Amino acid sequence: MRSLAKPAAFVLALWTGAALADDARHGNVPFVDPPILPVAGPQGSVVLDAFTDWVEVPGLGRVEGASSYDLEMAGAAPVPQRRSLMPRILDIAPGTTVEVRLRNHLTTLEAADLADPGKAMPDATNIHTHGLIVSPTGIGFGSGHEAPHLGDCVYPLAASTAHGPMPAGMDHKPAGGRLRDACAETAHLPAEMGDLTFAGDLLYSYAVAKDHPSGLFWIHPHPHTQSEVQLSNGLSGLLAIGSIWDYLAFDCRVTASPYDPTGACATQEAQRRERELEHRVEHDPDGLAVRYLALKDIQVRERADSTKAKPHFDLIAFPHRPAMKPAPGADDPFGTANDARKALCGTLALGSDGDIAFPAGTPRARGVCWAPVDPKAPAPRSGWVFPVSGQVYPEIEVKADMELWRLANTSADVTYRLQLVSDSGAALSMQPVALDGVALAAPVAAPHDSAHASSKGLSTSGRGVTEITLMPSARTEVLVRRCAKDDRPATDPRSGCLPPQGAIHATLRTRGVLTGATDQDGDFWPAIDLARVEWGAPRNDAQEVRHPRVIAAAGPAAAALAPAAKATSAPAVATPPAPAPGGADPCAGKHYGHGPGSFSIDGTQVRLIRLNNKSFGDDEVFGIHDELLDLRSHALDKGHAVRVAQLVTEGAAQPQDDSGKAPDIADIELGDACQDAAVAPFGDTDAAAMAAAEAAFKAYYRPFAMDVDNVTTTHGVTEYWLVINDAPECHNFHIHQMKFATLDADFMGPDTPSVDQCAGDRKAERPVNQRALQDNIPLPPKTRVLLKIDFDGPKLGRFVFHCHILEHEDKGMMATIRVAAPAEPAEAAPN
Ligand SMILES: [Cu+2]
Repeated sequence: MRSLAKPAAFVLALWTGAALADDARHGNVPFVDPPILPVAGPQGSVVLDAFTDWVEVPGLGRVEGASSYDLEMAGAAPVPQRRSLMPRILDIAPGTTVEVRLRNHLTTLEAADLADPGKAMPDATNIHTHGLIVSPTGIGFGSGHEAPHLGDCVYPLAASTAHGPMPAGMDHKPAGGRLRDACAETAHLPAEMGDLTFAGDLLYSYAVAKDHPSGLFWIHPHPHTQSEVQLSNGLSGLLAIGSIWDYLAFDCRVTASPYDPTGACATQEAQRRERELEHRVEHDPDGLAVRYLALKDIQVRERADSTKAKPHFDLIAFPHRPAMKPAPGADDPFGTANDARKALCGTLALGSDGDIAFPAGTPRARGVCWAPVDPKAPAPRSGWVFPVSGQVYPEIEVKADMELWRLANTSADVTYRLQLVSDSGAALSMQPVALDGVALAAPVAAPHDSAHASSKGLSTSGRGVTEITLMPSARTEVLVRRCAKDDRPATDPRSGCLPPQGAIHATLRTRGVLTGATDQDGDFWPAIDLARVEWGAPRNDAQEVRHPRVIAAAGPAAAALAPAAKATSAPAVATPPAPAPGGADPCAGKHYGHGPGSFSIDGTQVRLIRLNNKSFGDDEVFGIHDELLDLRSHALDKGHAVRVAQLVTEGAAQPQDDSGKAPDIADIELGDACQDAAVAPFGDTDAAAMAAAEAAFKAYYRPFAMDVDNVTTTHGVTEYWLVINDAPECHNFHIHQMKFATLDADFMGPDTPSVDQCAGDRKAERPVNQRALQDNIPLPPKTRVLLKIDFDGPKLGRFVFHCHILEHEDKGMMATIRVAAPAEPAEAAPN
């Protein structure tokens, strides 16, 4: 891959003193690609500094008090902090073990906060490598180590060094032996994260396997209850694994693995030609450019000393989330501040066309929506800023005939619905290459697929998209290119290409999103023009340009996900749970998250995971329910019990029942008195009834508790998870340490007016594609998905799954999973 790293000084020189462009047809500043730090080879060590200071935001001005990361090779000569919100990109070659030393210099807390003994974790932070298939376990405190050596473990925290020594009793470093590894399968954690806070650096070690999928991943803080806070104040970076040529090819694969479904180059001459084409396009300035477009949002208030020549702002810092909820009826400064953030730019409205917009007459927001100015107090202005890779409304000048845009949503809470709209108003077509870091594979074709899929609102045809929905933490990579001879016409939105001739002037924008089933639920995210995009006339004759095609993800994981074969052995069947005994407590006799299940594609057991949130007065409760569910005890259509295999949408893996109709996850009857009690309506005026309702809700949808084991399973097994969003708003399911395949999706629940709100283009690619792996899946209101999850490889230990809207995660929509080694060592396969 061509390195696009540029010295950071170049960024500042371009920006400093530049006046903002007022013309909508131009961006504020030329877009500059963020710096890339490559790490290859058996080992590499880097230092990640988390700091709070001023940052220069090209296209906006200087912002005081933002948090950001600096990233350097360990042992390198110290360089001045780059002081920008540009994401640092760590580019890791497969087969490399990377050690990351996290240094914490965050100072986002007010002095008053530090004096409050209730603040257990003053600015403490940690990191999570989102989407990487790496171990959660480390080696804890080995002898002679000055800091705990961790895997991808989200429980331990590094205290900030900026506040001086930690308060007495909070420095556990000398006694570190009490917790050798917080993510080991045998770990038992304390209830309070403050008890896992360490003075000094944290050392993380990630062994990125040689067969790790190539793609785009990211890195962000994950301190429970403060993740939203720290991301909103600026922290996040990007991770790239491998080469783009692992999922693009012109004719064949030069380095195909035995698992590669697309086929290797047949001859050495074919290999040579393929490599020559890759080389040519990589080294031709008019060939292929790779851009990292990280989407993020911050909020700022203009300072009194701000001038047009030197714009100057303070970050509107996201306040530290208090450890305790306020008493009923008491002031809730955090909740008030949280609500104010979402309303900073005024009230949005849902139009009849489904678009979210500011009231008529509000000027189009170019990178920033400014709060409605109070006529009595025009200054200071406050703004909600939506930078693209740390730059506000930049101008992307496309020089190559083709660019690969690596888009990542690194906001804490915002959902984006991206469109590339030409000045003539046409939504331009882009070609998706990868979702959530892994190459798109061609769906497995089956004669009845398209009819079945379309009945569920899914589309299986077409390779181009005109809209890309990114819920928090999602990534999509798209080719943006001119049409070639054999393409569909550029006017076809499915073409995946741009008109072959002439200049193109366009805007990359987010349309605005309502994440609720109605405008009374969920959140409104604003419509913002994010960047200008300008193409000159094609450099080469577009008709002659050769474009790479998208090829499938390769590797053992992909092979393991080949469609399930016919039943070859007797189904493994678990005993259905005993019926609940009668009595006042509808949950009596119910078992939650108990033990490893017994799963097989021909079996009848799935793990039921239900997400829900509900308000009880001022108290918003978020939680997750989990249990083992036997399909035989939950009637499907016509009362037929089914096996897991019959629920799989995809072609060959979908046996039909006697009537010829394929059973569907939407048909699973989930009646449950305990769940009924959890969601029963209550009177707003009756405090006792509300308290009882809240208790019932929490008993079923349990908010996160670090010291509780929710799911327990055994290393080496494959589980089938039926994940359900019971809420009237969008959630985004994410699980650590692994990727999953989506076997079926029901996105057409009765209360789901528009799947596009949070599933967007993803519904077209994923649910009927077993070979595609992902680490997130958007869950529109009242929808269900069936996932296949392999607990193999490095996934031994204790980690989490959660909603990746970080407000929801911090409020409790997260659960633990313990993956333990089998009781008996597995016997070697007979020869
Ligand atoms: Cu959520």
